[in-house]
Amino acid sequence: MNATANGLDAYWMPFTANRQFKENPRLIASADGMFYQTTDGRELIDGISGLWCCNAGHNRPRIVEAIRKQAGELDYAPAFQMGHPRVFELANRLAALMPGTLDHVFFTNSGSESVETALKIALAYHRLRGEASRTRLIGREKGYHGVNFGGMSVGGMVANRKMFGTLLSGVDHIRHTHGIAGNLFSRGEPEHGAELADDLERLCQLHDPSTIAAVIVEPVQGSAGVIVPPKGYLKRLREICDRHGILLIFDEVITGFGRLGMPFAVEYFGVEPDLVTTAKGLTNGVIPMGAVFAQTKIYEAFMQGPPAAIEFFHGYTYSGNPMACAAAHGALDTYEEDGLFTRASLLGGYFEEAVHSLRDLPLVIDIRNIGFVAGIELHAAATGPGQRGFQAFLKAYELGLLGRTTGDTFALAPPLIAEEAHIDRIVDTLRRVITSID
Ligand code: PXG
Repeated sequence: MNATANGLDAYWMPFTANRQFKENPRLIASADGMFYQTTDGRELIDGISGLWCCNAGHNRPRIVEAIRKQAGELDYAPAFQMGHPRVFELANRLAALMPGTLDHVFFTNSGSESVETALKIALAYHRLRGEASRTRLIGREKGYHGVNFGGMSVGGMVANRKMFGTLLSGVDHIRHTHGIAGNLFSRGEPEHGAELADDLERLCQLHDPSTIAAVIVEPVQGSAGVIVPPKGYLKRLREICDRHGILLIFDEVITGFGRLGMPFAVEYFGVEPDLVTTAKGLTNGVIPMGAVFAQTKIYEAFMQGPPAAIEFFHGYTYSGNPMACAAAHGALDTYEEDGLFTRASLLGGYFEEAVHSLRDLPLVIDIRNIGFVAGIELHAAATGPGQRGFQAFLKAYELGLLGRTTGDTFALAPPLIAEEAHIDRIVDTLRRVITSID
């Protein structure tokens, strides 16, 4: 009765309209550079780096070789009370790449796990320092911090939360920065809205700052449809956190590893948070891995008890997995050798011009961009929000472009290896998509 004839039924797909997909599947067979090949032999240009993660494009030799070699040398090493050299090397390398004093690295297997880890570090940090009353976690409306209970609770995307009960207690949200008058069709950081950071002061008044442990935000919101922070907004958030002893967490799962034209958004915006969560581009998306960066003061706060005591009762079987470490080293080698950490700053202007050339199409109501990320927001269809967006996604697939839609915003985040001709092809295809849907 419920087994489809085409054998696709057993696999319960994530964040997918399973029944619709299985009626008309879209299957990928292989990938190389900027392109995917579908199982029916069609070429797709990758406009979204897989799922915002393949920052160096596909089938990169350094990564392929590193994984091959690692598999034959050390397949797995226990993560608790044992180590292996590659994971220490990787932590050192990452700490050197991250600015400021964010120089201790805790490994996870995904963005969601990085978020849970950072929230737990924040809570334990305050407690260790004698401020156990700081238990509240603050997120932002429209925020996306993965799908586990902590991240879902501090997250602010309604559809991701509403089915799952009361979530974590003691969580609140500051307002989002989308849709501010005067910011339409901004290029880079929009002019208006820095004062929205003051919404954190409102929550400090409401709850009393001595009850707040941490605030988590994406420096640039990705999943909610590419929302770029207003000029000065993140600095202001940092100031308010400092004033009240609240930790600031940047969720750089999307912005990390060159997306904005610098290794991290921390550097791009010149704002140093206390903790940074990453994943995706860390291994070029090839093997699951995440990393949480903590400031020295945080790490040191944990290193105070008896030396034989475990300082942080947290970790995963696959934290610092050797295969993932190999992929991460291969990815970092590739980013460095190909100059990809800064490439989006060189080509960002070209990308910006190209995406803003879509401005005059009838259905386009806003375009937002920064680095190698853009959101093209379409007028919602009368049939409901998200319908036109998904129609655009399907049409793009048909015309040979892999993008991503969230609501009615078409998101682009091409691999950082994209040449001008690739950008032209992506944007020209998207133009045909938008003009051919109704
Ligand atoms: N934080 C942020 C900021 C993210 O963007 C996660 C955490 C969770 O990462 P994992 O590895 O647990 O999936 C993410 C993930 C999209 C889209 O197109 C975005 C993500 C994942 C899949 C699709 O909106 N971001």
